[in-house]
Amino acid sequence: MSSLKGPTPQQHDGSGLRIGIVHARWNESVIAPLVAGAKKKLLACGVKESNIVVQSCPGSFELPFAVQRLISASQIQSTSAGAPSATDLLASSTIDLTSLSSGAASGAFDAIIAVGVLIKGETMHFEYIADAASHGLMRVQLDTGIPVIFGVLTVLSDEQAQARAGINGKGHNHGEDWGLAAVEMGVKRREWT
Ligand code: DLZ
Repeated sequence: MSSLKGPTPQQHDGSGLRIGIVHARWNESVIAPLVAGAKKKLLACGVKESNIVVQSCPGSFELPFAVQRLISASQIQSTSAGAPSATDLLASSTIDLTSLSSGAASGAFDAIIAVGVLIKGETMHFEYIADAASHGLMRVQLDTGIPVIFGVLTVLSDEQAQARAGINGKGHNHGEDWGLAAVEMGVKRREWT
């Protein structure tokens, strides 16, 4: 029986894709299984390990900028002779953002997954960060033409966050859905170009 939640499944071959994952480091105990779930599904769809680039930023508020720069960096590297590969990026702990400029031609990443966990507190921080992150990530994907998967949980409690990361066998790991969405959108972006 199919679930009422989530998209009707489709199968897509990710073997020719390059996918980035950018995650915030707030609430890392929830972030880690979400990133692992996304990676697991990327690999299951055939994306090569060397074509999966993982980078981090401090919090969810920084995700739009970090994703935008990762896309720009990959575009420059794909058009510059002798520039670092995805594997080089993976090996390095940080990207030298200051050495990069935007506006290069073709894109090297087929999709980026932005992962963050926002847990509502007693102040208005949650609302402002969730609003900025969601609007910023939508803007980045429309401005760059590279699909950005919205992997930002906006939850009211630690328990809700853990259930959406499949922690302790409860709930469902939404990171897996984000991995599948990245492959589908990466494939369709090429088809629709
Ligand atoms: C400040 C803040 C707060 C209160 N809560 C979260 C959160 O639940 N999840 C998250 O990813 N980031 C949080 N942050 C940090 C902001 O996203 C951002 O990193 C800082 O305000 C610095 O710009």
